[in-house]
Amino acid sequence: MLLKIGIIFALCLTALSSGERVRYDNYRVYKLNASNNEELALLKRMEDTSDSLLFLDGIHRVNRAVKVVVAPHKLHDFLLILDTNKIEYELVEQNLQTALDKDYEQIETRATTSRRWTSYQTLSNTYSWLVSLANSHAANATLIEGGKSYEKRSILGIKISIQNGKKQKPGIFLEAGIHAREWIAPATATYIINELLTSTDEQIKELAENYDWYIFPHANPDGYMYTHSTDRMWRKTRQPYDTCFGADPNRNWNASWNSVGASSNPCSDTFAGSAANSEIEVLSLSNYIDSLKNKIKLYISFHSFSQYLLYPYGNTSALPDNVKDYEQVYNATTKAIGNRYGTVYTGGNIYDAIYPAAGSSVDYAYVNAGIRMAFCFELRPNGAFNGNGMELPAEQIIPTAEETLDGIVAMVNEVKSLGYFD
Ligand code: 0X9
Ligand code: ZN
Repeated sequence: MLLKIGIIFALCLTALSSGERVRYDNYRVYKLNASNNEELALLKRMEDTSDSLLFLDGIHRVNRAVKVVVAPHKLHDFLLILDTNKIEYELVEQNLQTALDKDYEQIETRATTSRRWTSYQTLSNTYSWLVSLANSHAANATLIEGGKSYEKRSILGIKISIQNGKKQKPGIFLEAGIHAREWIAPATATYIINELLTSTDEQIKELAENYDWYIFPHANPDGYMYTHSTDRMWRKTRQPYDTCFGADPNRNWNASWNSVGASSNPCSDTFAGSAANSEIEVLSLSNYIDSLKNKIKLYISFHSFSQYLLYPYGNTSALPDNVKDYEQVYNATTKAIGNRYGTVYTGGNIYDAIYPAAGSSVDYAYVNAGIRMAFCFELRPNGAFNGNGMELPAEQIIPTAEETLDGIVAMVNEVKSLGYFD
């Protein structure tokens, strides 16, 4: 028995001490374009069957480029298949590891920093900052917890409710970082938290003063930690599933769960989980949202990349009954985003604008939580950007966050003018 414990302990130590990062030396990133349905179907089969290809975009439409990471040992056959089938491709990254090395250099490890939005933060830095912010703005901000992750980390958030005598303010819910590798999403969320509490800009003060904000920068803390410690390209949660780890927390919500655009294979990056809410992060966040029933009037989810603004549904091409309002808010928001730096957003309903994706947070908010306005931002960079899409240079955090906040100002005003906050 003792020996057995000893062996298990030794195994654990090996697992811990082998805490090296996954390397992607000589992995290439290609942009592919299927120009007819046969080519599209072939790409889908490639995605479903190959462990050596990591598709960074969902495959949905002809003539819509998708990015894919190709393992070096797969390269020869991969290119042969593309050539044989006359599928267009373009090399956008020669060696993924070079880009990842740059990413890791941009993580701020010091606890106190003046570089909060000119570098990417560790989870613990962001959490300590949230705690100190709540302390220094005790009258207007409180820490909130959207439950614990599979690895027992807190899903820490902040409620901002400026004490100005106004009662019954409409609630706005913002969730970021549900996909682990989309680092710009939590960075943008923390920038917005800071602006809401400290800005002297009239428009932002108005936003802060007239609404109750519930903001969770890290909806998937285990996954985020894992992208720092082990695998930069990790997307899912970290709950083990037999032969593989994690489910896609943006396919795990209890809204047309696993009906389309999701996988039942635990090794897939879009694995829907073993059941709706099988991921404790999703279960506890949806419970949290349910507990705010009728308070939340606007739901916002931050992802990257592609510069899309999206609204329901992800599971069907049917349009929401208030699609006219969605279009109006979409137009105002994307226009405002572009005003500052000329950043171009496109989008629409999830299913048509990008690809079918059932069980996402936005659909849950709209369908099950009765939140009539629910949007997903796919932040910078755009899809045409030559790279893997995750490696947004840290000097772009502030411009990204600024234009996104411009968009949110316009969004809130438009949603207000349509009467959703009454
Ligand atoms: O596939 C997804 O979950 C999202 N795209 S991503 O590249 N960030 O993975 C899009 C799904 C629509 N977004 C939300 N419903 N939040
Ligand atoms: Zn995402």
